[in-house]
Amino acid sequence: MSDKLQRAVSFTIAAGYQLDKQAFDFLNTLSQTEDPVKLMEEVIKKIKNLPQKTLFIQRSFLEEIVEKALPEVKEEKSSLVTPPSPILEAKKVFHAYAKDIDADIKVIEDPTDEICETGSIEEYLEYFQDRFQRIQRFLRRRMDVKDATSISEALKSSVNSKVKVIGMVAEKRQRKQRVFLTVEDLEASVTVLVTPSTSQEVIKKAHMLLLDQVVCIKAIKGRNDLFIAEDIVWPDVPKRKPNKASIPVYAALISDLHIGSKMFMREEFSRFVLWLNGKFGNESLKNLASHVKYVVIAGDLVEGIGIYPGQLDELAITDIYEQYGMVSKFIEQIPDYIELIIIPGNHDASRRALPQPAIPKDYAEPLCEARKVYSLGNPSTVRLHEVELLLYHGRSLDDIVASIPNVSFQTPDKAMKLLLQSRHLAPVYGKKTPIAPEKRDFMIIERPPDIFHAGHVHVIKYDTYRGTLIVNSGAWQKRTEFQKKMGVTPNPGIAPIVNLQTLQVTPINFTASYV
Ligand code: D5M
Ligand code: ZN
Ligand code: FE
Repeated sequence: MSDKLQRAVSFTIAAGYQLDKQAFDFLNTLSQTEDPVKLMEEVIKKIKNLPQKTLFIQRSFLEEIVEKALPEVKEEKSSLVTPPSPILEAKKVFHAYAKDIDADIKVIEDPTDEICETGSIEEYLEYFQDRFQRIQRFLRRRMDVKDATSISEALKSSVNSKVKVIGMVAEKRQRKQRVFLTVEDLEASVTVLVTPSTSQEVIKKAHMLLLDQVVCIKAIKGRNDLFIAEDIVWPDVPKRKPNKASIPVYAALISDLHIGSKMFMREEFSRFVLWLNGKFGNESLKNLASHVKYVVIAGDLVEGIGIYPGQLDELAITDIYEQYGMVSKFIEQIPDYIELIIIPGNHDASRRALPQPAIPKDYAEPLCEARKVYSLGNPSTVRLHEVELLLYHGRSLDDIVASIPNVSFQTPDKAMKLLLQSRHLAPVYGKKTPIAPEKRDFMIIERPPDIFHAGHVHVIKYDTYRGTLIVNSGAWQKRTEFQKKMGVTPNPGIAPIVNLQTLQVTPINFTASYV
């Protein structure tokens, strides 16, 4: 790209606009004979006076200006003409159903103002005690677990008698067909042996166990203080009917924009924003857009800086403030009647350890200036109409993929299901997911959600589990070199749209230039 062209494009972006592909190609050709910066200045001046907000600048618009301002390129024009891009055709007036209804939004849990960890040893103890005790309570509500005893109590019982304990999985070792577990409660620990001779089913369950999660072990007391496992019970979420909205309002659940990365899918994301404005897609998609009242972004709004080795080469914007500045250019294009909810991810400018407070005001300022934003911590719980959503970026999904067979980066829904079963968002301590020892464990899934929304793995997947709609919302970033190395194959550019009245999901693929 020539210097001048580069400057023209930067100027356009800084002004809050995007050139679509055809417009860019046109500008490129034109820049060989004309000053593209001057032209874009002219274009921006004109576009600002348009009654309708737009994000994308179309080729036809540039042509119009060229015709008036630079008549000498008129002859060339005919060879440059291509059919107008359908993207900005908004022939019918877009009437937004969602504009006429009131937002109904309540923040139920947000760790932001409650974070107070200092990192002392006592805090770690308190943290794990809180985790153990609160998850134990979920387990004890179960008929089949109610009568569990402490580990030291169970160790006193006679050989071959049945025992039932609740404990945290401290160790898990596999030897051939056997699994050895070390399970601890607040006073004692015990070795539990799982053998295929009991049942294949229990062996399978043992393979699904995550370190540091709290479960109930039903066993036979063996010799030498060993328990022979007969069954493993997870706290789990109860099977129930989810709450639904009484009116047809929709929420667009997205995550992982990674703005500032060279791999950020600018065009696709712009289409998403245009779609929200009723300016992209066929009639049925536009009808869907008209019902969208909420946009939720589950973290990784920006690419950040210094997140992984070699990241600098993949950055399009190397200043974190500018990255958030660019986010604000996009979100200010989201219609005002839509409520926007954001939480941070591991690439955002919040602290790294979970729970993460909301993105600090210093960085989030341009966002809040651009439009109204509910900026919450990670994780948070909100209620939209009658529907409760648990919002979590999803960092711990890496640890689950790494430790559980049959769960991969391609099946984040399965990993999310394991989190619901654990009643904990980040059970594994001390691996990839940094967890701050807060006195209260904010990562516990206290309330079974109607929707469990996470991102991070860049693969869109959804499923229903015991009444909870599980959604992993994919990404807006093309595959990075780092992901290639990690064996991650994302499917970005697809947004899951949820009807809050039915909890049905419609995925919309924005990688196609026309749908
Ligand atoms: O993570 C995007 C994807 O890359 C997600 O699938 C996890 C994977 N990922 C990210 N960091 C790591 C590390 N350190 N090891 C293995 N895999 C990783 P995102 O945080 O959104 O960039
Ligand atoms: Zn991400
Ligand atoms: Fe992430």
